[in-house]
Amino acid sequence: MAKDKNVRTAELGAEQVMVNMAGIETCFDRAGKMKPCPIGHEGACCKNCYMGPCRLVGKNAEEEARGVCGASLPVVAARYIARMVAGGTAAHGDHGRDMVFTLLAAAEGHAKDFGVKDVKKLYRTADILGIEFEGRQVNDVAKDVANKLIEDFSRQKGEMNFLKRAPQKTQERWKKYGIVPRGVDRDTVEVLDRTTMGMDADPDSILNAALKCALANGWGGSMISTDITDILFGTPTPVKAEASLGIFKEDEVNIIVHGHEPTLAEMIVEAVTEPELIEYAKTKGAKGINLGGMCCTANEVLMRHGIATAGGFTNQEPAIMTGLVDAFTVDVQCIMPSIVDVAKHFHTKVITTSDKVRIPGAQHISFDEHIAKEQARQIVRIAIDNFPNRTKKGSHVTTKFPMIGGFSHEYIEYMQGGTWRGSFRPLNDAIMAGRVRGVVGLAGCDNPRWPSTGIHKYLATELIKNDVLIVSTGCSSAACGGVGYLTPEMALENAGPGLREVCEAIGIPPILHLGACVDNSRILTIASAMAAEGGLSDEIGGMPAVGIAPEWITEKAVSIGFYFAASGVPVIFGGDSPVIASKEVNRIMTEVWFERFKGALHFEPDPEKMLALALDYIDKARENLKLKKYEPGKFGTEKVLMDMAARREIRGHAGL
Ligand code: SF4
Ligand code: MSK
Repeated sequence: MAKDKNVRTAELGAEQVMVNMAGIETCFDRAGKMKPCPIGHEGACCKNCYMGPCRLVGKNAEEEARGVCGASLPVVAARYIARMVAGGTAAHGDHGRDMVFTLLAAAEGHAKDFGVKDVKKLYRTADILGIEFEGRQVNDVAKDVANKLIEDFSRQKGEMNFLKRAPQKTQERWKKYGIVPRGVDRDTVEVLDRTTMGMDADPDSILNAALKCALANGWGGSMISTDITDILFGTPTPVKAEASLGIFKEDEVNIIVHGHEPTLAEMIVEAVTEPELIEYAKTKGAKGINLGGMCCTANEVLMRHGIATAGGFTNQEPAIMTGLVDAFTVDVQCIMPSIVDVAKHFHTKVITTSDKVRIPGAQHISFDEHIAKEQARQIVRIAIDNFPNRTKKGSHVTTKFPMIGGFSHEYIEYMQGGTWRGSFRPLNDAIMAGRVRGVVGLAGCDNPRWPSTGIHKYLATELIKNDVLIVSTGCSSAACGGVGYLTPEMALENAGPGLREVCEAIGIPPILHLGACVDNSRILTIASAMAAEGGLSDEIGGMPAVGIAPEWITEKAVSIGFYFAASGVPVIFGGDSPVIASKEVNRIMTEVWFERFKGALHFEPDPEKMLALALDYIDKARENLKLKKYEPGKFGTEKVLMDMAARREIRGHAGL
């Protein structure tokens, strides 16, 4: 896949907007101007204390270079990436915490606009937590669930609640290598403590602590967030939507909800359908109110309501440059401060809503869950009042694509057998027979340092051509949706023969949109269910499955990469390793972790090599599981179940 320097993004609409509005600076311009510091780029710089910053460079730096305190290059690199994990775990952890407190407030009657929408999911969660639910008031159960999960943030000793959802053998590996997390706050603080000046000087030990912290994200903060959001707003089922910048309407009030937390956005979804507000919009000359999403708040409201997405991370500035956005509402995470600068060229009002995210120049409405609906109406009114200020400035585009989202893990199970016989058996069988070669979780951000979204597009095309089923989340879903890849027709036109057959039989696209970044936890649940179903690996490790974040940006992405690796999934990130300076750190993250957990974290800048590495992992896993050799168009019919001798051989190989 050759990099075309003249193309900024694979999303045609966004590219067109930036061409038409040349002169307004975007992240693509800044990425061009901002050359990364080569020492920081490699992870060879430490500024953890004021004897530095120390640059550990030069010949034999790996062995010989030392910071003023005596820290070696592998220590500096390990500390750097471990702190990224802590940052990512903190972000997803705080998101999960906010969701739990909303559930508690709703159950206690303090947040009247919220309530339990999915009682079945509440009961399932209560059951996992060992909370009695039969014959009890829904709100009493919800209170107990919320209080039990709040313990996962502040617990000092013991184990987090949801770890037991992992296969037994996966849990045993965590115990064996000392990475069982206690609580989100506890294990995040410990990484920051260990990596400050004069603390842990063993890169392996530092990285182990980071794995533990990351598990507190995947099986804690993120999983809690996913489950509570489903309980409060409903577990997603397939829903039609649209994607890309053509979703805006010239004759309607356009509102964007951007960020990650769905709480206020859910209220805005309701508010825009209120007849009074629609009438009010008409008094201002608009035909109606059009709501769209961006990044992961988009994924949340798309998954549950079919609200269209204007795209992922790099589309936020071009969205405003259409000149059609009357209010651009943001909550938390992945919000470029520059949106305020871009908005100055147009009439767009930027509204911040979280007290954790203030941007000078934006209007701030401090989100208060007690009056959430009223605040949502206030935001809609601001957008309506701003509609008459719209000018002809901006670049209107018509590019948009239909898409299907809403594939919760519950629905994926249901679609493979219905209410009473839902299971992962058909998927496991399809993998065993070689119809489906393996599964890839395609996730993570879109990065302006690449032809943004382009690598997602390339990998999505090639993987499904190779009969690999894709589950996607976050901005990867937006990237796939924004080029028209999230439709069942995609399977008919582009998937390999085996995957096409499976998709046609079930009526699904070959790329299943699972939701927001926190919903990567749904992939953990799916992998655990596949292990429990039998016939493949009896733990998450060893499955013909790989995670790929081809254009990752954030600390959250690194934390996700770490928790998948610790759970047994080989993970491939695009771009250079942020710790490429240290061979030892990269060896630990690949070879050592694979031996211990059957997972790994690779960094690979070449998209073709990323693809080859993913397929190689999948094929080797098939071979180790003694599954039928994958051959395009040739499927086995019988189940190739493993005998005990074969299983013992694999266990021996893994050192168990
Ligand atoms: Fe330099 Fe050590 Fe301070 Fe880092 S902690 S800046 S390596 S002296
Ligand atoms: S929003 S973390 S740019 S995926 Fe979840 Fe996208 Fe990455 Fe943010």
